[in-house]
Amino acid sequence: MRSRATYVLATLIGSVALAFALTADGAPAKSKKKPDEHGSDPSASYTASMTTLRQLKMALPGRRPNDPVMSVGEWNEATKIYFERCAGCHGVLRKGATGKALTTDLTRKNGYEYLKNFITFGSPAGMPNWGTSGELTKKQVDVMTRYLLLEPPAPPEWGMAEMKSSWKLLVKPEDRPKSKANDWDIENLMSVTLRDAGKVALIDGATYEIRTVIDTGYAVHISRISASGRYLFVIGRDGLVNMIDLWMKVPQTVASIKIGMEARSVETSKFKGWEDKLVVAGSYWPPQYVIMDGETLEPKKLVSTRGNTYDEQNYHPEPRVASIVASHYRPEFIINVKETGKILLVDYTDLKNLKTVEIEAERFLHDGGFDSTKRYFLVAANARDKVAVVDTKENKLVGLIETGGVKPHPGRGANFEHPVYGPVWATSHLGDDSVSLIGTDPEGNSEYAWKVVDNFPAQGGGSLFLKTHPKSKHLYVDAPLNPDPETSAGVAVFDISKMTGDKDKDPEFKSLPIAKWANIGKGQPRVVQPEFNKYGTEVWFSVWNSKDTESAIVVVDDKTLEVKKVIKDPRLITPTGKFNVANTQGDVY
Ligand code: DHE
Repeated sequence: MRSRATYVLATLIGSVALAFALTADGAPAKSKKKPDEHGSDPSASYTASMTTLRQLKMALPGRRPNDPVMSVGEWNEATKIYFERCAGCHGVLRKGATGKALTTDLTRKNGYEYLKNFITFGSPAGMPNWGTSGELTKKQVDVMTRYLLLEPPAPPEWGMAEMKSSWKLLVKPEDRPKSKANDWDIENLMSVTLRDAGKVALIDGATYEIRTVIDTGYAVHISRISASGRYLFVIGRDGLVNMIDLWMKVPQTVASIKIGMEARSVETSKFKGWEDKLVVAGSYWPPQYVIMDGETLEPKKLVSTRGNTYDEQNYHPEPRVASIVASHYRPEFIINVKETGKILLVDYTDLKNLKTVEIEAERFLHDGGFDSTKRYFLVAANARDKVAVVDTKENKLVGLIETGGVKPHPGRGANFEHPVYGPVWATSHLGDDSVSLIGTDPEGNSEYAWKVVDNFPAQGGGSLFLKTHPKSKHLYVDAPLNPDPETSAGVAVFDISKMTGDKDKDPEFKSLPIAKWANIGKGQPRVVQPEFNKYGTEVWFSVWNSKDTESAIVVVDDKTLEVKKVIKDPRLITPTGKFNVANTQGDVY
């Protein structure tokens, strides 16, 4: 396996999370010497920001002896900064996640000066240099330091009562069309996240026309399609789920519900006989998932994910729900719980007597997808540089693989037939420039199954997504978090048929200057998430600029690798994820 350079960068992109290297036994720094300054790698810019929680007003705790003095204004500013930038690593309750715990027994032991230095200068363990980078002012560093010496506030729960009161059945099932009432090719429709607008755009795959734009939750995250292809589900970071009926003359939201205060994932039942019957959504806060009626979104079963970590078996108060997929082999949802490292296979046939298989996998599970047969589910534990593999037919873990790269981030991954290794699933990485290929065929190619068969460089670190299609011979790899503007504005394309497996010769790639093709005058747009049309003939890229600057979608011809269309429209505000109806419905990637 060829070795790869890990990215260590002083540059921060976008919002980053605090990652204190605080230990229970770490003594306060006594020396007058200025602490070393540390930057961060691209993955630091990809840590969860509790954008909804930051809007809450939390009560300032009653003052205890030796508490630092803090005004209500300072407390409000500190909670906002903490939820926005720190909670992703250190947990909402400061009990620790990928970052260390910041509970007062630890922070008080270390003291004001020690904490202030960490916030200002960062640490080699991943804490960015918030003070010296200018991200936080001196005053803000002081406020955050005092905040960490006070007891953390707990945001409110969001239980069944709150869910039910937020539930809106806007168009009852009996009032919806009995057959498709529009002439759209809905299978080739693209649901495009307009992140900062809190909307999705439905764009026709043939004409590139924006058919409609629909209001959704705040900073909407992903779209999923029901098994029949009729219903589109969208979830916002604020936990709002919209159910959109694609059969209506002009598709619109027919039901909505707020399932939590911070959320990222939604999915619908796909097993034979259960098509369109149920919907599930998971949240970061409160840590829980809820199973809902597939026609109305009425909440049926709410399950907390609080519990013990798979390894040390210690209680964790806030294990977030990351990716969720629907099994094709059993009537089950596959729910990935980050902090406890468990993959839950939840049988949805009897919600009163819920059966769950709990698989011990790895901590910090994030995103993943099926292999080409849809029997195996591969999910990245990105902070552990691993991919876990579950056999959804036998309901057991069949692999836990070190990818050979730093922080795998596959999206749903990419499946293709490698000329030497047979069927493989690919992931790129946030923390370095590598792409890893994992063999997925235990029957035909057992010597390669659940092993990294190749690992080679693409154009740079900071990759989030890669994609191919069964009809394509190309593998596209993005790098939107790369600090080099030229790299983050393009994509790498590999010709799969030319992959030789030769360990001394990396597969060559071509760089496509996607943002340049979009011809956007202002800003520094990043190119993110390749997504194929239904036919596998075109691949779409988001050219993601800031909210008040022009963005675009660039459509590339998969055969010629030339630009076919640049979609620009004032409504295309911060386009990020794109979800083709047929590919998402059938888990084709
Ligand atoms: Fe995502 C998928 C969480 C930031 C675009 N993102 C996911 C999934 C999770 C997740 C758990 C898997 C959902 C599933 O499969 O059920 N994302 C998070 C975060 O916690 C994180 C790091 C920070 C945050 O505060 O949200 C984060 N994500 C981003 C972005 O900054 C991106 C690039 C732009 C955006 O819209 O916010 C982004 N995430 C996406 C996309 C997918 C996704 C496009 C689906 C990819 C796919 O092809 O399936």
